[in-house]
Amino acid sequence: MSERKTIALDVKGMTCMGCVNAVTRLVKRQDAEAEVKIDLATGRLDASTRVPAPELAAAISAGGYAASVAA
Ligand SMILES: [Cu+2]
Repeated sequence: MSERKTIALDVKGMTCMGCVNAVTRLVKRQDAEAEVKIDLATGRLDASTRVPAPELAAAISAGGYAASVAA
């Protein structure tokens, strides 16, 4: 695994805390030690993780929430 990095994603389709929890679980499935912070209002996800941002975005998208790497 690579080094831990701070990454940011834009996640679409989250409407409640249940969605936030679901997306958090999708991240933790890729990296159990990831630190995840999600802003439900903006869809912004900040994480400290060893998983590369595009890979994490793909995993979240596969889980039903369209995610992309934030600018
Ligand atoms: Cu929800």
